[in-house]
Amino acid sequence: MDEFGTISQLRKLLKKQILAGYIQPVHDEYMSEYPPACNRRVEWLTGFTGSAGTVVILLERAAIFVDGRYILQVENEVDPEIYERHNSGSLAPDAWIAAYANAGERIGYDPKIYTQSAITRMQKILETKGVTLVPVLNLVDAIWEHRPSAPSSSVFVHELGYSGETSLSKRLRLAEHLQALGADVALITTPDALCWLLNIRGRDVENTPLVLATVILDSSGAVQLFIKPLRLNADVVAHLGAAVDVCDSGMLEQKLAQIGKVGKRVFFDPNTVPVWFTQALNKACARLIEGQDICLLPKAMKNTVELEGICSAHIRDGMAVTKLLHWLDNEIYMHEVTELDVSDKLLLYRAQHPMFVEPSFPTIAGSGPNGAIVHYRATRQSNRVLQKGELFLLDSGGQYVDGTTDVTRTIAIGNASREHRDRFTRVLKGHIALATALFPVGTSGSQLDVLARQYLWQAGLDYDHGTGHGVGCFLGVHEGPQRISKRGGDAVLQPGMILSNEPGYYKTGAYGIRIENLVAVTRQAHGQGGKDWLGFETVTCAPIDIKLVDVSLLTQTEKDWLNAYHAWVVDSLSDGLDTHERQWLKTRCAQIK
Ligand SMILES: [Mn+2]
Repeated sequence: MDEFGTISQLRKLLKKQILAGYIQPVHDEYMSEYPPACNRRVEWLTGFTGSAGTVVILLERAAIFVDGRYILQVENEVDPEIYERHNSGSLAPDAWIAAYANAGERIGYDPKIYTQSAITRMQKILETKGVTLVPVLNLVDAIWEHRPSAPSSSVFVHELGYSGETSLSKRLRLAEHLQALGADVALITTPDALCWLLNIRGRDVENTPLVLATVILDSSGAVQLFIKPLRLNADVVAHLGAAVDVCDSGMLEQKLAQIGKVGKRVFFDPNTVPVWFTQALNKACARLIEGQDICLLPKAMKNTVELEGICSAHIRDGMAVTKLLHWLDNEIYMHEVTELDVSDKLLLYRAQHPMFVEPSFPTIAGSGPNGAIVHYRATRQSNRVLQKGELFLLDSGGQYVDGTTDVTRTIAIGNASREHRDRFTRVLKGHIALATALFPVGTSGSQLDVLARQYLWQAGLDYDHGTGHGVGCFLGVHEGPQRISKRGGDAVLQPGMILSNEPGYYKTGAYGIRIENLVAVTRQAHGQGGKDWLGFETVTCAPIDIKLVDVSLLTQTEKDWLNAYHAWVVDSLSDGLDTHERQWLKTRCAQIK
């Protein structure tokens, strides 16, 4: 069926349901970053493959809205004959609807996908035009023939040796918290939260070991897990124990009605729980209490067992990255090497370790001008040969059963120009300033962001992305509530949180530079009067290209940091490398003066 056919079918449904339009976001009912095929509705409808955006279909016109990262991509992927293509930064979907819809008209949305916060925000704008948002069954699903089936991977246990705390202990901790909040139950609808809570993992989506399911946690610590029971083998059932009641997903609506009927007080996060849940609970007269997802903070603060696992995973991962860089340094002088060659080879090196599961996100291997595209993903069309005199940016990560990694290295192919070295060194100075920052308890990531940008700012330069994001433990490579960015509203940094430290610099059409290590927030002996101080410990273990460093721009302290880092890299990796690799690493990690 051609796309005109699809959209006219959708419009028939609109007329049938007396709707003036329908709104469909890229994200799915689990708010996943990488939704399974059956939930990639925008891609099926429009061809757009980016990770964020919204489609609006009105009776006479249709449009797709994406943020600045995806403007070029949406222009390549989406037919302008059918969809207007807009930057959501300058024109939001609700404002566009308000411009074209008439008073009294109704716009449909899927309440299983949108959160209460999102609907409230959009409704406010639409109200000014007398337009109402109404919950409907998903209209894309209604016309999607041969829609792939829902993922149903086998659930497996995340062993205590990796999680460091039993599920029961986590549930009792949260139960206490729920009691303090005056709640009887909590809705947990984000898959990474329930995987953390129950110490289980699955392979329902790519790049993150998630189980797509739903949990209702009782203030006694007991749990109802809504999932196809066949997905749990005997080991998992035994692991979950008697306090976890496994219910078929089809029972969810009925259970919510029961909760409402007996007048339970239900805790939920309006920013993550789909509005369908609260609509069902409201119908049943439950009492609702709003707040931040109760798993978010405890999941972000890793315990010592998790931190140990994360550190081992990073040594293993650094080994794979080092082997790759060594291979590349030889290969480049013998054969043509393309971006895709590098990402394929890197996957092979990672996969050599039995604890490696899969990449934690699609590898970004950008040579020359491709490196300047922040969310670049090499395709057969865009694939470039690495060329002498150019920079090559490699951002990749792995899911290991004991930790998740995310590392970026920028290397000079052949000789680097003076400009390359100047920009790289400014990025490096910012990276070091953040890595060595000491800050009092109570500091949030946004307060530290400027440390990483200062040397670029001094030269009138900047980068248009955050400096750091939270990272899970054998879970999402992006997790909250911690982050380091110019935008405020982020969480206070706490010991055990993992963040990325990834300043960069991009020159459109020419090159991209980024240096990314993951760091753990740790307590520091510092300051007077017994005040608590925190700092970072770098866990990523891979060489930084000293060919790109302009030593004259570094202070002695910065040189000391780089030398100590490289000494640690050599020390940690040498045992796992062959003679050639080890010799190469030693040269690449030579002390600078
Ligand atoms: Mn990252």
